[in-house]
Amino acid sequence: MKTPLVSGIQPTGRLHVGNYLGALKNFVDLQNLGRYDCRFVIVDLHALTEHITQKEQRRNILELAADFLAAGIDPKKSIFFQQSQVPAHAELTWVLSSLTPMGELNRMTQFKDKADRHGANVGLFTYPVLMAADILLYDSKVVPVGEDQLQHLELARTLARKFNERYGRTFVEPKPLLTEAPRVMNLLNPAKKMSKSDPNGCVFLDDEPNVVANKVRRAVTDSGSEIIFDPVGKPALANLLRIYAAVGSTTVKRLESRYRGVGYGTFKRELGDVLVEHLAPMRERKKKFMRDPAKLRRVLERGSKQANKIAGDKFADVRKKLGLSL
Ligand code: AQP
Repeated sequence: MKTPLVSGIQPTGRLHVGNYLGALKNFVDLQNLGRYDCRFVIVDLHALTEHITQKEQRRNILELAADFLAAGIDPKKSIFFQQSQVPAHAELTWVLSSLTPMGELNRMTQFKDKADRHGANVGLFTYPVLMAADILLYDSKVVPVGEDQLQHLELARTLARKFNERYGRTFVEPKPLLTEAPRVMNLLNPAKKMSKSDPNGCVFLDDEPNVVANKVRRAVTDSGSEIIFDPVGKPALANLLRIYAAVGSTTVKRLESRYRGVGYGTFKRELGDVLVEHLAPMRERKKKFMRDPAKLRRVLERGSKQANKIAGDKFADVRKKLGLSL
């Protein structure tokens, strides 16, 4: 039997190399391993915590659907769907929120960080509970995410345990699955994670080749000129090496020996070339998908139907356990 796996991405703007190397690329690799029952979700309810217009929201959902398909998510192998079309996500959130102590949410670093930027709304505060519902509805044993989501995932584990203790075994406690690049850092500031709220420090998946090359050329590097992997002493270079290894299908060790005695300039130029080469086919495929939005809608509709079946059955069980089914 295959292992159930779920993960999602918010439709809140263009995807960057951090989202790709921490999450999306891994989704595709895991899907293609054939060992997992994969469910990938566009978490559009999460996106409501940022105040996006109707037009932007619709556009962002379609763009993200195109990104998933362009990266290699195959709706024949994975259930690929839209969160808002599966009501059990919102319903289970309410149930789980009654089990969530305020203190658990108060300490979430992403809330503190995003509240500073977007203003604190209640949705942003309870965001991790909705994320727990996204995961627990599908009996997911593993959740591929970037490192920034570990705290949220821990809450999902806690809530599964609490519910099971109180109402009988219902949910699986999910485990995270990290990539070799679980926290891609901002190209202009290696102390901050790459994040779309600081676009200058991001390489976006649909950046034109010259833009990608320029961004890599302008990336900050550390003092000294040796190409060695030293996350403490040379954090900016360590970040570039991790990105290079991931997109170049190689290892940091091999890169160190290949660039021994070579300067930062050559290293960055070649990293730029490798990134451009890796991203270009995806960018072209995305353009093609975006020319056929009806197809994107059909794919999501079909996936949402499949997800509704699984999540609906799970929530029916939850209702029964809670004494809500008479
Ligand atoms: N820098 C990163 N390195 C590795 N993984 C990352 N992820 C995000 N940033 C990095 C992972 O991408 C997946 C989708 O994340 P999300 O939907 O939560 O996107 P986000 O947090 O809105 O993305 P940003 O760019 O980080 O947004 P802002 O600017 O709003 O903070 C997740 O698995 C996440 O771990």
